[in-house]
Amino acid sequence: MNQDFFPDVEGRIPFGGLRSEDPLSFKVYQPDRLVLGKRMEDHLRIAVCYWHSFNWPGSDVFGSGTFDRPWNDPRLDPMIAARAKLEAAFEFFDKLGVPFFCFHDRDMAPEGATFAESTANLQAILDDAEAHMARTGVRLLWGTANLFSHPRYTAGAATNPDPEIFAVAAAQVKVMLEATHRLGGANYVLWGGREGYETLLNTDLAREEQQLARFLSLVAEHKHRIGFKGALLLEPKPQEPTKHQYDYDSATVYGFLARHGLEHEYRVNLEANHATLAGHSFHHEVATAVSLGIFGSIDANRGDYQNGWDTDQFPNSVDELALTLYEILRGGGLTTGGFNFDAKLRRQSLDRTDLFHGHIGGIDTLARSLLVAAELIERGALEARRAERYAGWSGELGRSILSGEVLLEMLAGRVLTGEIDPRPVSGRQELLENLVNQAIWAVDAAVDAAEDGAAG
Ligand code: XUL
Ligand code: CO
Repeated sequence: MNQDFFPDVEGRIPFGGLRSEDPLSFKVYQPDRLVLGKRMEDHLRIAVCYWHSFNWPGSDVFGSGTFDRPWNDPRLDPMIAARAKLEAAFEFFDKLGVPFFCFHDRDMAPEGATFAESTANLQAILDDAEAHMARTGVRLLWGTANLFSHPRYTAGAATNPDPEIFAVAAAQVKVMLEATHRLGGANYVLWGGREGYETLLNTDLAREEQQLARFLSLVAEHKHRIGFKGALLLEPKPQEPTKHQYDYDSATVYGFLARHGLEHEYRVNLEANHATLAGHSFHHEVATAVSLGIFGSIDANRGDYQNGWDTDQFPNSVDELALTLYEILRGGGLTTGGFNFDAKLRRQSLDRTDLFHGHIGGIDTLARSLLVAAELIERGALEARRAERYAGWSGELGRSILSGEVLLEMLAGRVLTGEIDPRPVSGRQELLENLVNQAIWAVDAAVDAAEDGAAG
């Protein structure tokens, strides 16, 4: 095809600053800007996803595709269409100026009549993908296998009642893990799309858990066998498409991993909208994963608080994301992970250029949230309050309890004599919330002042 798929954008999206009236410019995101001594681009490690942005035609359960996506024209030969889509995707990544992308095997190459044909299709397209990566410098944040679209997976992949379907899923993951390795991917993701149940009336929970554990052990074993150094990541989600999914949330995933001795093999890829579906804040999910030592990467998006399904909208709340970024920075920052925009346009956002508007807004929101999180870290007021709150645990009593030196009887004795006679102290939630807002407003003021300086 070899055409310019995004003619409204000439070259790289520039930084325009807050006063810029050009919607096709970044208002906050500056890849080289140093935040806590590290480049913004290296803090955020932003990725664009293939599936929502280049595969999805804008269909929903009531209607067909609405988007202008010439590379998805059903009249095209599937392999010609796949190559056109690859060109469109890399043109977009390059113009947006992000360092990473993510994809499923079936996003990039069409499903063939047999497994062998699907694999050959993928290998052929990967040759072109490698060339586009070399040309643009865009890298792979993670690869994953689609184990949920094909009808064979309707009752799950690893947790399917049929071991032959387990075997096909295993073969598919082997191929895609190796493809991810070949492209130098930083991580490999497993989202348990249909690993769950529709009804308990036909489900053997204990057996399905064993199957899933076996599957994940096989994948970890193969990762080491081929020398893939990236991280293996599970992506929690409580439901949708199935009524209940086993990887419900961070804490559930950790419990499962620990039960099967896999807690050092897997980390989590956390998605904002999945946290909402699980009845958690995204802040909770990230803080939980960091505290359990399994935090890996982020799927950036947002849900809709009214309708309760996975709307995957682009993130736009600094208030919410700043707290998430704060937990990530407190935990030492991203290592192999990144912020992947697992986000999709609304169905009425018909134009190809709308893909830029969605990503520019999401990236600026992340950048602004990073500045707030860094401000909170630099001020240190939240950390100081937290440390003060637990100070007693560094004293004689706290240490003797945690070290196991004291028994219930000894504690009871000291309480009985009145030697231990505690007074409750305030949790100061409102004060802490004010400290967060103060940092948000300080960043607003600093950006304003910098823009005034630049203007005058
Ligand atoms: C589905 C979802 C997936 C995974 C990759 O809700 O988030 O796109 O991120 O399979
Ligand atoms: Co996701």
